[in-house]
Amino acid sequence: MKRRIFLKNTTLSALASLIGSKVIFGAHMPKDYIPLAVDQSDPFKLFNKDKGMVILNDRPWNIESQAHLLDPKITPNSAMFVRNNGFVPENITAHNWTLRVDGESALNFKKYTVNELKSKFKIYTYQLTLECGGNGRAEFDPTAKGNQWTIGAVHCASWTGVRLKDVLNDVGLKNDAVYVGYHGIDKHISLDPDKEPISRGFPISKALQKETLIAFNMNGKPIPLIHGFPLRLVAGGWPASASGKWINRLSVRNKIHDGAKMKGTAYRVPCKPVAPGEKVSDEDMCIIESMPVKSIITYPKTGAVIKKGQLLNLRGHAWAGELEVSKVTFSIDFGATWKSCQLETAINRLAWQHFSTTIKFPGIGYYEIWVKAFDNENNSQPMIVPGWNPKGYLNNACHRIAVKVK
Ligand SMILES: Nc1nc2c(c(=O)[nH]1)N[C@H]1C(S)=C(S)[C@@H](COP(=O)(O)O)O[C@H]1N2
Ligand SMILES: [Mo]
Repeated sequence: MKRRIFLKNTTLSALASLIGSKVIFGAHMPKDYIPLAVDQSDPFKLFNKDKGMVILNDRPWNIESQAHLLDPKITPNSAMFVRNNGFVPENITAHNWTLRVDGESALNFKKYTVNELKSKFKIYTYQLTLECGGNGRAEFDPTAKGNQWTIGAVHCASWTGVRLKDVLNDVGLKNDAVYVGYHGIDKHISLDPDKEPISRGFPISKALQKETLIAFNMNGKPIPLIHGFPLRLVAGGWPASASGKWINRLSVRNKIHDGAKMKGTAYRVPCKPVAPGEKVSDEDMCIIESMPVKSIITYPKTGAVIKKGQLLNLRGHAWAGELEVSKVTFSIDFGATWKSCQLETAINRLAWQHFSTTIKFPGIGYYEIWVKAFDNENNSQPMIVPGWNPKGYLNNACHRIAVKVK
C-alpha cells in the first residue's frame, strides 16, 4: 500500500478498525502522517517478524532468521525465514480460492475450493522441518550467487492440512505417474505474465507419504500471506523449494516435472563431487531430494559470557531430511574430544529433534562450542563446508558458537 493512497482513502473510523482500537488524538495527527501501527514500509511489522531477523533482499522479499530466534521447539511465525523467488501475491481471499489437479497422468481433472478440501478429506497436523536448499550458501568459496543465507533459513512449524495422497487418490493416478508439479500465483520478477517464478515438485513416492500436506493452517492459524496463504504444499525433509506456496494448481506428470527452476543449476547439485569453481554440464547435475543431517545451537547466543564455575545449559535442534537423527555430540576443545548431548525423539517423522546438555568449563577464558549431529545411517556433519556446487546448496557444516568464561 502506498502512503498517499492509504491516507486519501482512510478516515479516522476506518483507521480505528484497522488498528483495532480508537485513535484518541486522531484529529491532531499531522497531514500525510502514517500511524506506526499501519506503516507497511516496515517489513518486520508487515510480516510480523522479529526485529532481529535479517533482510537479505526486498525485491523479492528474502528474510533470514537467527540461531537464537529459532530456540522455541515449534518455530513461531515471528522467527520463520522468508524465501521468495517472485513477488508476494496481494489481495487474496480464501473463499473463492480453488486448487485444480490435472496433468497427463491424472485419471480425472478436479477442482477443489479450500472448504471442499477441508470437508472432503481428513485433516492432519504435523511439525515439519523446511530448510532452504541454499541455507549456509554464504560460506562457499568461490562465492555462490544468490541470497547469502548463513544459518537461519530453516524452520519447523506445525502445519495443518489434508494429505496430498488423499487428494491424489480422489483424482486417480495413471500407472505412468512419476511426479507432482506445483503452480502458485506469485508473479515473476520481470512481471511477464507468461513466466512463473518457480514451479517445482517431487516424485510420486514423496507425494504419497502421509506427512506430505496441502496445508491451510500454520501454528493453528491460517497460513500468513508471506508463507503461502491460503494453500501451500509442505514436504518436510526436502529442500523447502519443493513446498509450493499460494498453490492453485497441481499437475500429475508422467515425467520429472519441467516447471521453472527444475533445470540447470537451480536446486540441483553435481551428481558426483567437483572441484570448487568447476563448470558442470547439465546432464551431470542431480535434483536435490532429502536434505542432509544438520543441527543448530539456539541457546546460548554466540558471544555469551558465563561466570566462572557456572554450568551452561546448551540446547538446539537437529534434523536429517528423511532420516532420523541418532546422536548429537558437542566439543569445547576444537574437536579434540566429543561428548554426547541428550537427544529427544521427533514428535513425528520429519520434525526436528531437540538436543540439550550441561557444560562445565575448566577455567576462565575463551571457548568455542561445536555441535555435530549424526543420522541413523551414520552420516555426520562435516566441520568445514562440504562439496562445492555452482549455486551453493547443502552446506550442513557444524554450527559453532563462541563463549567466554569470566
Ligand atoms: N509459489 C512459491 N512457492 C515457493 C517459493 C516461491 O518463491 N514461490 N519459494 C520456495 C523456496 S525456494 C523456499 S526455501 C520456501 C520458503 O518458504 P517460506 O518463505 O515459507 O519460509 O518456499 C518455496 N515455495
Ligand atoms: Mo529455497
